[in-house]
Amino acid sequence: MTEPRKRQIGMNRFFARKSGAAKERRDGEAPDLRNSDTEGSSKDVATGDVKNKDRSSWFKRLKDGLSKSSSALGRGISELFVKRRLDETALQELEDLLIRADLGLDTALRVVNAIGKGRYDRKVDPQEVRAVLAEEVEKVLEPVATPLEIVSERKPHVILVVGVNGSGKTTTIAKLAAKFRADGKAVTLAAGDTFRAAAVEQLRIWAERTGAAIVARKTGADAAGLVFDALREAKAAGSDVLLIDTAGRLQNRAELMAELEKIVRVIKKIDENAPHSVLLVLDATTGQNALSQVETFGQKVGVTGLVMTKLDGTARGGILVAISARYRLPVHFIGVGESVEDLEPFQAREFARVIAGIEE
Ligand SMILES: Nc1nc2c(ncn2[C@@H]2O[C@H](COP(=O)(O)OP(=O)(O)O)[C@@H](O)[C@H]2O)c(=O)[nH]1
Ligand SMILES: [Mg+2]
Repeated sequence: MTEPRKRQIGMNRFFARKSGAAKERRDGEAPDLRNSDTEGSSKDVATGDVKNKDRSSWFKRLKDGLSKSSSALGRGISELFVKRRLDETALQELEDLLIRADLGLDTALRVVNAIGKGRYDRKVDPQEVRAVLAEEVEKVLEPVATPLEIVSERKPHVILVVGVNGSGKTTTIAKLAAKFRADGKAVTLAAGDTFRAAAVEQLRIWAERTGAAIVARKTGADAAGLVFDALREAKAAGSDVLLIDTAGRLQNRAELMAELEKIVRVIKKIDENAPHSVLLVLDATTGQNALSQVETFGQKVGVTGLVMTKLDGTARGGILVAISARYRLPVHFIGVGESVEDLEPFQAREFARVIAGIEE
């Protein structure tokens, strides 16, 4: 088979970058705060369950959201394999296409190998290629698609949310708060991004809407000090979950990491096992750069799981596959829009089929 060739991954892409095509905004809508009967289970899974009847509408949103990624791949595959016998050149072109779709070299080669097997010199149907692509992508994603487990006895289960500026941390916290509240959990939010007044305000509004408690200080306050107080207050109040927002931009990356490490240290003064979850929020539109974010945050603050946002309106959804293949970190949730219902537990098969452009 073809040897893995070195090439400049991520360069020379022909897919559109972020479209900026704003989806319909449903921000004003209050989240659904139904209580569900989760009593008795000490280990809850934050499925934030959309009920079955909502599942199809979620699938449609996922499909719409990922349409740029899937149509770029789908179209590319159709063009490659229409009226053509499978040969070395076709496989090479497929490999290039998959790499341009940000799937990563490992996965691209897996797919190319799988397609090549037993099909040389015969005509292959684009639909067959898409099916193999979906299958191989699912194999990569299956082991990482893991629900976020909240252990009720922890009171609170401490979730530190990290990521670069604008990746979607505060929005994701709001969405998670709404899900936990809908599960009947008591939630406290810590407004740890003390650099931007707007970030605190944003969180305050969401606390109000979801019925979560919030601990906030004025702009410029020491973030670690605030987090310390928030954990104490969440404990005193008997909260099930403490969600900690953090700043994504400081003067430089070293300073940002030092601040996060300090936050982790003060948390451990109160509870040496906390934070129980460290969620890294990644913006899908940043493409290959997300890989280095996983690396840096992982080394410094011990990321336990990922959330990928903004999978709507980007042709770069494939990056989640590359990240999964390389780091094998749990992927808990994906975001495909700005409103509160646009965050869902990550499901390998669903994502793989959508990205491969397979119609349900
Ligand atoms: N289209 C889209 N926008 C999102 C998504 N998640 C967050 N955003 C938007 O991205 C911007 C930055 O989000 P924010 O939560 O403030 O990022 P933070 O700086 O990491 O806290 C906001 O305009 C959000 O509405 C998503 O899944 N899809
Ligand atoms: Mg923020």
